[in-house]
Amino acid sequence: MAKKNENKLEDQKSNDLKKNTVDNNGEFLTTNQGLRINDDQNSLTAGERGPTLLEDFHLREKITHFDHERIPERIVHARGSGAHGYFELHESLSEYTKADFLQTPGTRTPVFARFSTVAGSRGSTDLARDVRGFAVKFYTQEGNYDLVGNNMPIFFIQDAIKFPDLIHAVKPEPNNEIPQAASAHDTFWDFVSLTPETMHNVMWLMSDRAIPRSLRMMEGFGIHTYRFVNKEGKSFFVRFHWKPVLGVHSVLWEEAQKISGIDPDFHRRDLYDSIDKGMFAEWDFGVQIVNEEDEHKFSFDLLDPTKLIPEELVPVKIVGRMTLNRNVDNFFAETEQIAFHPGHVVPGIDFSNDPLLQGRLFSYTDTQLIRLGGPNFHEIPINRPVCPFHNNQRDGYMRQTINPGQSSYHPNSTGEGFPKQAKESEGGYTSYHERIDGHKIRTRSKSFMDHFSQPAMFYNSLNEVEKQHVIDAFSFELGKVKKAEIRERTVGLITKINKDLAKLVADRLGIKNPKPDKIMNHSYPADANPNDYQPMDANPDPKSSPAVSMANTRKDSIKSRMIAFFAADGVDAKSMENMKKALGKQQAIVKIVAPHAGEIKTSSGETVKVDESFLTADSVMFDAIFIPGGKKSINTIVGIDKAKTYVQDAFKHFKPIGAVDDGEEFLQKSLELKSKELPKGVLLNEQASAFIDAIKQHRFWERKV
Ligand code: HDD
Repeated sequence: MAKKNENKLEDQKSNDLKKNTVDNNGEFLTTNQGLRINDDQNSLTAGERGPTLLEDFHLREKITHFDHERIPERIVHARGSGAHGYFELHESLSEYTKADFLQTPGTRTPVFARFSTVAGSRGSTDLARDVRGFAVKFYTQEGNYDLVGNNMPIFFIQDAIKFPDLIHAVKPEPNNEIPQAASAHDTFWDFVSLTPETMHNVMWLMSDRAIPRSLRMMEGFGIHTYRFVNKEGKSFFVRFHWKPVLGVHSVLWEEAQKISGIDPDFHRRDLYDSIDKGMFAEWDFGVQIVNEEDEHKFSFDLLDPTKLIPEELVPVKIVGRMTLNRNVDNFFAETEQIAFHPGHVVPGIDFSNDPLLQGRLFSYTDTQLIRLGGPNFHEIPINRPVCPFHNNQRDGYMRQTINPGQSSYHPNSTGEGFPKQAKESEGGYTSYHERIDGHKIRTRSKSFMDHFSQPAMFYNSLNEVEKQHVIDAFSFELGKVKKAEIRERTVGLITKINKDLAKLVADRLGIKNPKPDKIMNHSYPADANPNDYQPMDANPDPKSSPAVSMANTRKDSIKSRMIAFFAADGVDAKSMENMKKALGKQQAIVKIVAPHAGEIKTSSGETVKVDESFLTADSVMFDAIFIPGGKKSINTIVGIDKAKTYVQDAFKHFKPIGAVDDGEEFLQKSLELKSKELPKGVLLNEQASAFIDAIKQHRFWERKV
């Protein structure tokens, strides 16, 4: 069986990692030199109560290694969670690209994906309002290909030279290192208010996209326009998409805040647990392809990373699927040490002149040199390609490879000319022969000056609930800003996107008459005429793009959704088991929440294991609540205040709530339902199928709360 696996492409990386996997099971404790340790409890001392001796090599080695355990965290995207899996191509892209892994349907390529928040430190909460990183390393037969994207299709800035400014502004303020993992503070909004190009990404950041329900329920985007190049040398522009099979879903801001306290590892745990249970995380992979000759047919510039290509103009062609099916064995060795780089490409994939992308191509290797301690980070197991690699790069800290022979240069005769260059026909990478003709200048193209049309399109595309959440988010974030002029300037910018939105936010902030700042773009060169840098008025084309609204996502699965069952001694075994079975068939996860940990007894005397007590869990951890019957059980639960607030919160957060038989009494007492007509998504004595359909909806936004 193991032999068969070794031949499968998709297992190549995991087999490679096995070479470095050391299992301690059944082994003696030794030093790093292999010497068996006799006493790991006591230092070597001079006498029972005497000083510790310098001679104690075991103590010295153990403490020294411990002292050096930490490496610098990533300057951005420090907090992340990752998993292994594979990418399977379903439809050939050979018409557009010669990339080997995109040629033959059915080809499986091993991948490692890492998801992250941007601003917070390694130990910060998963549920911060933030962009999420979505980075995938494809271990292809032609070398590693990294698609290093985010869960939003656009970025804050147009030129990489502004990246340090953006990140300094959003990170904790330098004088007091406050706040952690939050954009709701003066420096971030100061930068935004002076840099109108940020507004499109800011709109997405204020939407529910910034607080996903699960890493498995968010989209991924390559953002930049890249190039495909086919075998004939013809090039196409391409944007990359990941679409989650479970749909795109979020939590509410109030939930996000609570989860951050109750379980800051919420997303990490969700990814780990679901893969552990065999419910693999899946995304469809899609491309938007634009012919070279159509480069200028859009109302925005394809090279501008603050713009998306509306899916209604260029549909996303789904060509494959990524399945993450294996958790890491060691978080540090794999998730922490993985090194991504948008410049890791394979033949058939090339860059556009997007100035943000071009700057990124420098930054990523540079950062790994400091983060991973030297130039040999490509030899770390998780970073090694599955295909062989040979070159004349040598030495450096922690070199692992032993290159025999006299020759470490090219051309050489001492090594018979090897390693030799590969012709294009042998898989040698050649850059696309794009014609470039221009002056050496520092300027921003006029075609990059439309900063408000797409934010306006985004807002127009949201439904009323989504819009309300954007208003609430702006009000919260700007409400945290201390300097009035920053708040006013930002609201001024919002007026350029949508006057109603600006007015609603202004009202919440006590701003009387929101006006755009006279000179709105403050990021222009010293010698420039500021007028040349003024943004254009919004003129969205198209007016709206239904594809950006999460309300239009697919809602056809409850796989891996967490359902709380409220139960105490005497719970009706039949109604509990029936629902549990029906949900289990759909691969939802049922958790028994009871007044105490341990076990409870059902009405028919069976013992049921309790998963959580009302003390250890909270409504925000679950997607839906179900209350089975059983008089005795209900009598107990009715007396527990936390159980009542649990249901009230679920109700307020628009979640499905189901009850049968005596469960109705508890629901009535908790929710004080007055009218005969039940609120949307509250189900009494309904079939399991109705409850399942309700969970598929995710939330009942139309419910009056
Ligand atoms: Fe970046 C990490 C995504 C612009 C410089 N970036 C990093 C990661 C993601 C992104 C997902 C984490 C990778 C991982 O999981 O290890 N970055 C983006 C996207 C961008 C972007 C989608 C714009 C479209 N980044 C960007 C710019 C620069 C950087 C303009 C610098 C000029 N990014 C870095 C970095 C990081 C990084 C400093 C930190 C850790 C690392 O690279 O490995 O080099």
